[in-house]
Amino acid sequence: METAKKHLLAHIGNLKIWIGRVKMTQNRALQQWVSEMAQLCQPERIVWIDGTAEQKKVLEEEAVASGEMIRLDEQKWPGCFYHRTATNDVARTEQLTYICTSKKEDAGPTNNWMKPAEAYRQAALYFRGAMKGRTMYVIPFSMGPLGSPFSKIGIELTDSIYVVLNMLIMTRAGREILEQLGESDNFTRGLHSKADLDPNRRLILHFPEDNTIWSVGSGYGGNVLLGKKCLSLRIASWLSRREGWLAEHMLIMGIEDPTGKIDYIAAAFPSACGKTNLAMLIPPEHFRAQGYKVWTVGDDIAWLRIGEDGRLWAINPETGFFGVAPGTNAQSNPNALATIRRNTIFTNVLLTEDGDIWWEDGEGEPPASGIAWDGRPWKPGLTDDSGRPIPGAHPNSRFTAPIVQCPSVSPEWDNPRGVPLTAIVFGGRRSRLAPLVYETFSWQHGVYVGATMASEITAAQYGKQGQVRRDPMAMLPFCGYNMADYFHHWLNFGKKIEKPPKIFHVNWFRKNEAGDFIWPGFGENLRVLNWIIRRAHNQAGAVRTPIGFVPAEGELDLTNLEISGETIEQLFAIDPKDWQKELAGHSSFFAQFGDRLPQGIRDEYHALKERLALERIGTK
Ligand code: GTP
Ligand code: SPV
Ligand code: MN
Repeated sequence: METAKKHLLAHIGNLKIWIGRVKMTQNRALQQWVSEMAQLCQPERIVWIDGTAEQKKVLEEEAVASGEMIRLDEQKWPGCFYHRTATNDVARTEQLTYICTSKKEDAGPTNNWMKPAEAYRQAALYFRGAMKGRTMYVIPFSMGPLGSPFSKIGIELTDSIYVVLNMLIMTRAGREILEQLGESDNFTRGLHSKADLDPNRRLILHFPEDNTIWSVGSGYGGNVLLGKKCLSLRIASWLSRREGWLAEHMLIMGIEDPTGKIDYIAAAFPSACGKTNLAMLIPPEHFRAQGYKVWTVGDDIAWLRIGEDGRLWAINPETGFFGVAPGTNAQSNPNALATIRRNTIFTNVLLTEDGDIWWEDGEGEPPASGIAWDGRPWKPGLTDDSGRPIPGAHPNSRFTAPIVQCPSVSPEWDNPRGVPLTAIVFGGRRSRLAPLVYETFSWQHGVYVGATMASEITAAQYGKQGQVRRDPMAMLPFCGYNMADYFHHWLNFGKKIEKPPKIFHVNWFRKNEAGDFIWPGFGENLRVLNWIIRRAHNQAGAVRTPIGFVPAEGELDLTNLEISGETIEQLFAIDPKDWQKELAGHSSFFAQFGDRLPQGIRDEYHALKERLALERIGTK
């Protein structure tokens, strides 16, 4: 009976799609490419995603029937699904991610590189016949509002329903994209197959010269939702340099003041360093009472263009959040919690027998028992051989949820013109060194501060957690071309903006000797944003230090915050020894770029060196 139902549903789905297909596209370039890729991967059938609720339902049924997705308790989690990836496939695999350009120098020293011909040849071995007995889904999608001058169209071919259902949340996908595309062959060609999920046969390849992405052997978000990091950052960064804009790993948020004026900021923090949390923050009571509000435009990616008014404008090309679950609770991020109550896909969190879910530092007590992210039985208090607690949810477990469900979603979130930026903010996870906030002296100095950003490695990356690595503009894993050229592009771009936003640096993650965070963070970060915005409008006082301007005494609004003067001192301390070491770190990081490093960056290095030597370092 179950099988019969499954076949019937599949058949209806199939029929609809084939009927749809005839109408769906006349685009010869697209049809030809789909048929070539089908010849390579040999799927049993091809299904075109039309973006209808009916088709989505059919796919959900199919995913549940095959076990790829588990339907959560309908009462507690309406419209929500659970998915577990392979245990070796829980974060982006930067070591298997390549930029494939004709010339190695064009990928630069910070990217893995392969010659395009070699990369296609190698991956074709893994793709050949990989979809035998499976369905190939064709997902037409747009990054950015349809018809906006910002937007880019992509087509993803995939053998994963999980990918389809995620893409339906994260992008504008379906029939109307094909109508928009028409006969044009100007679209990003994305091919994905789970193949056999073998880490030794896994590759995430970008061919910017061909506007093409090939991803094989993985089922994890950032590796397989090709609209996200692959298109919107790696391919888009390449395109943006040619076309004169910026594709950035940034959240976008609006801060409304009591007069109703809204300032928008964009902020770049590395993976798992607080973008989603900041983008949805709830102002502290003291600010809320005055009428301050926060509006969420985006939590991960920003595309920036210079507007006709000479200001910098930003869009969020996505339509959903692919956010970190652990740590999300009613205290830290109530807006996220409200967003994910329905129509959400949960990946690699803890699942209970009765279709409920849980994660570390989430809501409520852990369940008495459950199944951990890795499929093994779990109960609270479980420890490994060395006595460390075994988490039920993977530290990089995630939720996929539509942005429109977010209580703080900005009415401007899908404005095709975007929103105008008052400030750009860079930041990282530094337990030492970087003060809570500082303002850079100029666009060029701001670019230098972005270019020298560093952060401690988190669970979103493979690597030794806690180790500090340089992550310029939070783009180290996402810049689709030579990073020296990227710095050059940023420097040049600034010269073209008549009214450039001011550039700041923040650090929510400073720790004391005992290893505890000394800044409360989360909602309280609004206090820092408030200073940033007032500074941008020349309405707040600051003190000059060798690294930039910090808030003058009394300028950071700390009303009703219990924090000692000593802690404030620590938060703004600029340790000369640490900064000398940091300077050496800048120098050795830049060395790898050789002559390609732009003069503006060299100039800023020398200027910083001089300031550190000459100017007295004091605390605030
Ligand atoms: P990606 O989706 O990987 O790009 O991450 P993200 O930058 O959006 O990070 P996210 O907001 O999901 O936060 C990641 C982790 O940082 C979570 O565990 C948060 O609880 C923690 N975090 C976020 N903001 C703060 C903060 O202000 N202070 C502290 N101490 N932790 C924070
Ligand atoms: C990140 O790692 O920066 C993420 C998650 O936002 S992923 O989409 O997997 O890249
Ligand atoms: Mn991210």
